[in-house]
Amino acid sequence: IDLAADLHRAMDRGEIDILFQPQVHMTGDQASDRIVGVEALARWEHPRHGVLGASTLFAAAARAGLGLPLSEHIQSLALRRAGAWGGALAGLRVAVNVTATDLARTDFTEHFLAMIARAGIAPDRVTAEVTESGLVTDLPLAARRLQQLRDAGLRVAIDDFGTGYSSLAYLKALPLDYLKIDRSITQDIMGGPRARVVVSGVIAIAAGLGLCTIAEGVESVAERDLLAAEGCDLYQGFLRAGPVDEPTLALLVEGES
Ligand code: G
Ligand code: G
Ligand code: NA
Ligand code: MN
Repeated sequence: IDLAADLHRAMDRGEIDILFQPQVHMTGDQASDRIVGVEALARWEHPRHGVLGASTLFAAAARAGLGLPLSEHIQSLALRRAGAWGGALAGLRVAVNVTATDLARTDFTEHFLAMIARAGIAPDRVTAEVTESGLVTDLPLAARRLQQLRDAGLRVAIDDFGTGYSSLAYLKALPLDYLKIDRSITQDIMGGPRARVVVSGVIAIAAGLGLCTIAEGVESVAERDLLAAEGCDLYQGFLRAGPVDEPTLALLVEGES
């Protein structure tokens, strides 16, 4: 099947949908943990192939040379949705994924900030999640651009930490606010002392650099408790919720108070 051929039409016809996965602030005990933000995650509701996840979507986009327009389409959609939130959702932060390719375009900063302005969302509610899955070839340039976003009020996260190309080099070079511990690391932590040493080491490095930590893929109370004990600040994962639509998100947040 050639998904790439369908992709232009998909963007035009609104087949690309955004789901939001809660990001939960950890407190002394699970009962008082609170949703403080969300990560926007794309889905493609393909008329014949059903719902396709972001990896399939971006693989198809790359084959079609549509990586940039797709990324922009998703960011813009997510930011406009979040910009319109009221009630229980009004104060939530929204994190959008930014790829190495996005960062490399010459007009990245102006373009991204203009998108935020058009979306009508306050820049200080927005986080740019820079994924490690693409290689940043010019780190000093990426650093300047990310700092421009921070100067405009945004926060910056390094995504999937522990799996990418050059995690420690990124940490040294990039101006960051959050470090996201990859799901593969989180899912090891109940497995024994060695994995736990890795997690506590990552959290210590983040703390030393003044970064907030977000653990991805938290599925059990035991994992949540261990991460909280190690000093992790936030988590994402099925323990609280997977990626959900906006009505479901509102119910989750309202259910907390
Ligand atoms: O949701 P799913 O399991 O399909 O996500 C697979 C991967 O795709 C994840 O690593 C996620 O961070 C990434 N991803 C999800 N949405 C986006 C997006 O809008 N842009 C980019 N670049 N990556 C995304
Ligand atoms: O690579 P990234 O971590 O950005 O992937 C996001 C994807 O991970 C989403 O598609 C989401 O469905 C999935 N995901 C989110 N939370 C969990 C979790 O707790 N466990 C597992 N296995 N997958 C999760
Ligand atoms: Na992400
Ligand atoms: Mn991730």
